[in-house]
Amino acid sequence: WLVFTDFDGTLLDHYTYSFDAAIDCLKQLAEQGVPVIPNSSKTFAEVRYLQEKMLLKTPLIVENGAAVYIPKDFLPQKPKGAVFKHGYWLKSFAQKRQFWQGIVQSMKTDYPRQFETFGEMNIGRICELTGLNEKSARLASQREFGEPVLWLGSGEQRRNFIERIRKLGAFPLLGGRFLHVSGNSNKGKALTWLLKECVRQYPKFTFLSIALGDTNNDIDMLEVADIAVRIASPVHTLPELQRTHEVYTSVATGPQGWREIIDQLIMTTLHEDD
Ligand code: 2M8
Ligand code: MG
Ligand code: MG
Repeated sequence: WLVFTDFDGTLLDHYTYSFDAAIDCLKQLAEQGVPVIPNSSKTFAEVRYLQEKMLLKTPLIVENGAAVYIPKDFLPQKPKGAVFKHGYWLKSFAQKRQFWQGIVQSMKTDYPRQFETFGEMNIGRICELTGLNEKSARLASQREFGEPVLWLGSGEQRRNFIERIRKLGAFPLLGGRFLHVSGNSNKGKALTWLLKECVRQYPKFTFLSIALGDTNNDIDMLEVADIAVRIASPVHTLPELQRTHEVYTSVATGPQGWREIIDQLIMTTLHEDD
């Protein structure tokens, strides 16, 4: 098994960012040797910090699939197209943040006062908008591959903005709170790349992937994993999927829902194997 999971609203509570309800489940997965791989809109700095708290030493997919970081001892060889950074193999699928910031700034004159960029926000403002504490907001500000934008204008204007910025080569993705402007990368492509690399490097193993997510930017990974899990949200509707087989939906929201489904899917089969 490989478990790919979104963080906000999925493994972390939408409001409090707590993962307490899933701690026991995470421990059991670690004991069984099942890697839990974060696949989040968050930055490398944020995910690393959370992973340490969760005692996870697994690969991590950051900024909506813009990059995959793999601990050096996770794979026997250098992954294709990767470079070595911060003690990890890094494979990136998008241009650097500065590039996207330039594109976003070029839209300012046509959409005056209609959006605020992450780069323009100070730490206090990020805390206010996200409910993150100061430490976490600092980690969230350390973006490498894209620029989140807070939309202030109307829905109609936002649709128009998205259409225009796409023509400039961006692929905006809507998160829980922000519109993330980055390249032609997504959580599904990153998952597929990492899975392929695992299969290539461990040809004797079979890998079964599970993806868990609560919102639209999770759809790409939910469509490509062997098993898709939709975690119920206290704030938005479930992501609509094309696939109909191997789709599970939690009753509980956030980390309670995470535990509910992992218990159902993995824990029972692991015990059957005993
Ligand atoms: C942002 O990401 C969420 C993901 O859905 C959003 O767009 O609302 C990012 O800034 C991320 O780095 C941060 O941790 C999160 C906090 O809610 O907001
Ligand atoms: Mg989420
Ligand atoms: Mg997310």
